[in-house]
Amino acid sequence: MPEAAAHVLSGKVREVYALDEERLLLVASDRISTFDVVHPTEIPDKGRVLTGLSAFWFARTREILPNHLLALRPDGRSMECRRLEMLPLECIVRGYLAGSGWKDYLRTGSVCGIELPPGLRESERLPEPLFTPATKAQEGHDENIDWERATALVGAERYAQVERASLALYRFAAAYAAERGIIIADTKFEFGLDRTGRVVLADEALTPDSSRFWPAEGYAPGGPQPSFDKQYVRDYCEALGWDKAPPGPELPEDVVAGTRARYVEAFERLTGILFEDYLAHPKVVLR
Ligand code: Q0Z
Repeated sequence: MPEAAAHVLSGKVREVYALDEERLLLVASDRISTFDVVHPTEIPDKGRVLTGLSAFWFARTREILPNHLLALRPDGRSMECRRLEMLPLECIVRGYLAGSGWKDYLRTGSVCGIELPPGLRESERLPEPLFTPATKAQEGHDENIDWERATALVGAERYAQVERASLALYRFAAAYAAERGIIIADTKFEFGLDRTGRVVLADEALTPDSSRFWPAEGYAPGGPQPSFDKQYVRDYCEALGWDKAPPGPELPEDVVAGTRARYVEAFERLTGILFEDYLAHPKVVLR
């Protein structure tokens, strides 16, 4: 465990510790959630896959935007990060119409005040990736917001800056993933300001927990797509008839093994690095 570091924050599946005034430790557990509920059963190495992928993307996007990563710990699941002043905006980019974007489109023909052409189908690729910010909800779900509400939170100049950065990061990662058979349908970025006021990419980035990853093989707009990583868990939960209220159900061995294999497959396809090499030497993702 983190040597005498003070615990400062808990997410559903991650923890934040304070190392000192300037640095935080982000630790990704092996917990998994579906339908916003954490299961009592863990997926071995899931936290290492997510941390390895974040670190991989941080290393490869440094020239697009600086990021908060200072060091990857030998445990493969912990990142030492620069402590930033976080912007109160979830910076979501959508390349495909899914989740709340699809719901908003069905209801209003728009997403975050951006009008879309009529007749789009669920999971369809958008003409251009959209920057669709949301509020950071303390409880419950983030709320998609329009330009007016977003600029009221961060100002028009910051908004333009994070919009530009988010779209550049998404375009880079989506093109990279597409060559490796993975569709990044959408993704959420978080940004902070360093002490000089520079915008820095923070939190996790371009992981299956902060994005929708779909297998490119079998992609078929007109309905929901299977999740690259969580589909076995979702299918098991649907077959159980669980009402999706907490607590989540325990997961059987075959679902755990199949899900672990999918996380490892996403890692290996995207990074081109064997997961066992990452476990032996986490810093291989930074080269
Ligand atoms: C990230 C979060 C998590 C729960 C705060 N570099 C940074 N500086 C200041 N604050 C943060 C960061 Cl990354 C920060 N979160 C999101 C992460 C568990 C919540 F691992 N909250």
